[in-house]
Amino acid sequence: MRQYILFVLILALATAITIPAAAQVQIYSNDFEDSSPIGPEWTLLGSAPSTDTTPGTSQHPADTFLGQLSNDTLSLTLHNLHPAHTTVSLSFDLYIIRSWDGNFSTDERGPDFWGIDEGPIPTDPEDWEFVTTFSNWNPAVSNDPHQAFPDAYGTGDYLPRTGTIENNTLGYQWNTYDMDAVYHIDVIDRPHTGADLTFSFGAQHLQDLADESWGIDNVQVSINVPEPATIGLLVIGAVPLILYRRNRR
Ligand SMILES: [Ca+2]
Ligand SMILES: [Ca+2]
Ligand SMILES: [Ca+2]
Repeated sequence: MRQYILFVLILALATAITIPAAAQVQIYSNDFEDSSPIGPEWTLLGSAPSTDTTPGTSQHPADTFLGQLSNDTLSLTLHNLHPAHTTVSLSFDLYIIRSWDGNFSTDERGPDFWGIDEGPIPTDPEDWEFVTTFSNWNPAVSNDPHQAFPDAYGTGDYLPRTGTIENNTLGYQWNTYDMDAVYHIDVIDRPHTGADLTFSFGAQHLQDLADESWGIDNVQVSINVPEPATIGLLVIGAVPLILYRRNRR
């Protein structure tokens, strides 16, 4: 009788925790420092991607990143994704350097578009899956240009630098102003099942590289893998059943 109760208890426990589970498995990371150079997974339309190192400040010492980029389209392509997965997540730091003008549209200085797309990026930013703008001006100055981020261009109208994790820490200057910003971007749990994956990043309508540029750093990609928890726990649940039957003999 005791064994029977034990069996029922363990079976009940096994049943209770056979809820489908999933695990995040990191499949790629790159901080572009010496030990992790740009690999063939990175492509830049029109030229080879390269790294640059920030001038650095006491808050954020010199840091190597993929950039500086201008009106470029950059792609990250990963092959042979395994094990089988249901979603993919991407995170990275976006460096916005010098005099970005956000939604400003009075003359050719803006808007300054930045976007992301799964797959190759279309030429026209209006066709990008997500397109926004950034303004590196002073949020305390009332008529400095606003930005669309963290929303999409066309709907977002926020103070300059909304959503930054760092301001003027990279060490870049425009004119006599310290002018850079860091954003941490998370793309969480996008449905994805195939073996190949491409994310593209791009900017359009920026002024010269010395005026406005961007780069990315600390890239991480992970996939969400369903765990065979049910099978494992049913095996655990079967053990006391076998013991119980043996004991009855
Ligand atoms: Ca770095
Ligand atoms: Ca500008
Ligand atoms: Ca501009």
